[in-house]
Amino acid sequence: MNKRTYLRTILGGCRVALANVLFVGHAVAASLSVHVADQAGKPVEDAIVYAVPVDGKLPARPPAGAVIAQRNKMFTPLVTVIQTGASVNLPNYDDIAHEVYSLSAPKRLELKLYRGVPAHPVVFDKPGLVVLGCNIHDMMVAYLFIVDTPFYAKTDSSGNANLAGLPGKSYRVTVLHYRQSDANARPTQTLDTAAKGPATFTIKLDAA
Ligand SMILES: [Cu+2]
Repeated sequence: MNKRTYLRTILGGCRVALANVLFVGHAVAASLSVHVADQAGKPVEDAIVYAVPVDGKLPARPPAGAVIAQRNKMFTPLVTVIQTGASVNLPNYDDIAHEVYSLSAPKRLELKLYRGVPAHPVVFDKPGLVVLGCNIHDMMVAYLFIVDTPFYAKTDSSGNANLAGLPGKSYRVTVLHYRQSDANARPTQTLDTAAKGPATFTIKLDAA
């Protein structure tokens, strides 16, 4: 075998190995579908769905950041979910100043009156629910759920959420909502990514 043939053989081998990795990686990533309904059977929008692998193995990658903007004296989006340790930008796109605060246990904060984009995002390093408000405009509110997993989603107006790109097979899936009657309720099911159709969760909500 001359040098060129040898190199070609090695490169060919690498290509096959890479294709295997890509194929296997693709084949393993799976998804879970969840439907959330309230006590009357109505679909629940803006519920948080998060999945923790039963084997406890979480990917070793930095958590994805998020943005909660202030527009027309409202936080948008109303509900956000992040992984513990993620940072959140809180830009104010209004012409008037806002003073964002939280009195919630996982993160107390007060961003003194500001406009535009704060120089630093806020890091949320404890799990739980943080309620954001504005000291100037009482009706402004946003709900930030911080969970110990990168696998999370939010239900749409039909009450459906899909958790995609799951590397494992078996997950403990939990549903939360900011209007839950029992703030400590943690409806959880163990779900397998091979399951057919969505798993249904029922949660009890307070009146809007
Ligand atoms: Cu404000």
